[in-house]
Amino acid sequence: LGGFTWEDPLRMDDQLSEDERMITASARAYAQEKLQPRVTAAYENEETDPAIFREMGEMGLLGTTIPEEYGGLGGGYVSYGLVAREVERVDSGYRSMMSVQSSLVMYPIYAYGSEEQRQKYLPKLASGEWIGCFGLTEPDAGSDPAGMKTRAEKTATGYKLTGSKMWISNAPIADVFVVWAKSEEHGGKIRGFVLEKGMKGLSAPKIQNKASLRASITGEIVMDGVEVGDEALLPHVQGLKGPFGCLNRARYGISWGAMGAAEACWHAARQYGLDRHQFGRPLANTQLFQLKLANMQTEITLGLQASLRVGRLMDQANAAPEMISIVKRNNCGKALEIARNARDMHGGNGISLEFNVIRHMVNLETVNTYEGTHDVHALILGRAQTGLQAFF
Ligand code: TGC
Ligand code: FAD
Repeated sequence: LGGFTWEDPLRMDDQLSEDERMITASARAYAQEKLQPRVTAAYENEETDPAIFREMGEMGLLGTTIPEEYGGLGGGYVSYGLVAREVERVDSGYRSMMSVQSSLVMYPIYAYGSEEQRQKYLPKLASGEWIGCFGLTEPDAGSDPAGMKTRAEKTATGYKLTGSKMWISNAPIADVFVVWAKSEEHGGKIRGFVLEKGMKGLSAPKIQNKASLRASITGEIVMDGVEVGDEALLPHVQGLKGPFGCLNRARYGISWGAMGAAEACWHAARQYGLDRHQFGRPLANTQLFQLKLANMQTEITLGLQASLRVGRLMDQANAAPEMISIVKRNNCGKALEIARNARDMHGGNGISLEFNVIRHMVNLETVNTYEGTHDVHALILGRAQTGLQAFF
């Protein structure tokens, strides 16, 4: 029989390639050395430092799966997941910034864009010189994006876009906007467009006073008759499968990221329990405390193994969206429960930002909601096993 390491019970590390271990180590070093020291102030002051994109770009953490000829790393989905886990170990907001740029902006331009669009946007997005955002959700269309109102009208030279998007990560500081609109020219089908900061009629006001994900800026996108040329249309996709193709990648990354946040909470709770004494012994010397730690260890270990399995299948282009719903839903739900327990195990100190756990807990409320809520993924899985549509 082999040995047992409490932090890596099923020896995930043994299942990774040398390249995957290397990218984990460099993402961890960057996240711990550069992000961890500034996260509390960023969260407290609700401030996003745009320099983080350039730092991540330099470290090769943007566009992990995009081919090298466009400035990406040319890596696999397991590598992408490992990066998400390390970044979210510090803060879900930082992972959000990274995953929107990689999966929701670079991926659609790569997968659905023209060669000109790829050349124009991808290298600058990979280096972090340009910041991207992804506009699907609207004030009246969240879980049901098919209900969007944003319209693209054909003009002599391109399109005119009118509508508004809500809850858009990175929007107020974005240079590049991938937005989804119903195109009259294409029979009302949903099409993707790439807009640029400074276009007439385009604005992205910041949403203030979020209690969650405060280190990651969020905004609206207002399109008041924004005129673009034909070259702004993403030519190679139409229908909801366009945005969903991007969401598959981002949701998968979130399944790893949420486990990173959960690991941070678990490790903090364990250490706190070893250090803090009550009733003449360490808290970690009580049965209830150990039960909670065992539950955390078990759920995180299983969650990571499941994400690794889905990642391996994605690397073989053999994963189904329902698999991604399983890991996005379960890992987010478990991470939230783990963060709530870790907060409780820290007692009064648990409510202080100094101990990190409450920040993770409040962030995970967003992570459990965006990219398809916990219940929406249940309905996707319910439909897949009964054949019955229960959304409406
Ligand atoms: P439905 O009839 O199921 O499908 C419509 C068309 O889309 C195709 N499709 C998919 N294609 C690829 N991957 C998937 N996962 C797909 N799911 C569906 C489907 O085949 C069909 O294609 P076609 O060619 O037959 O037309 O659509 P529905 O309207 O019934 O959808 C229902 C539902 C609930 C599943 C869906 O709308 C949904 O997933 N809602 C959740 C919305 C969501 O996730 N929004 C995310 C916004 S972006 C975001 O939150 C970013 S946060 C990032 C960060 O900061 O980290
Ligand atoms: P709703 O759809 O109104 O849902 C409200 C509640 O009703 C939920 O509990 C939901 O599960 C439930 N519900 C909905 N439909 C059903 C049903 N049929 N049956 C049973 N229950 C149902 N979007 C983007 O496009 N780009 C971004 O970059 C982005 N970033 C975000 C960043 C943050 C900080 C946040 C909070 C959100 C972000 N979003 C983004 C939006 C996010 O994807 C949506 O909030 C999410 O999809 C849920 O939509 P909604 O908020 O409209 O909630």
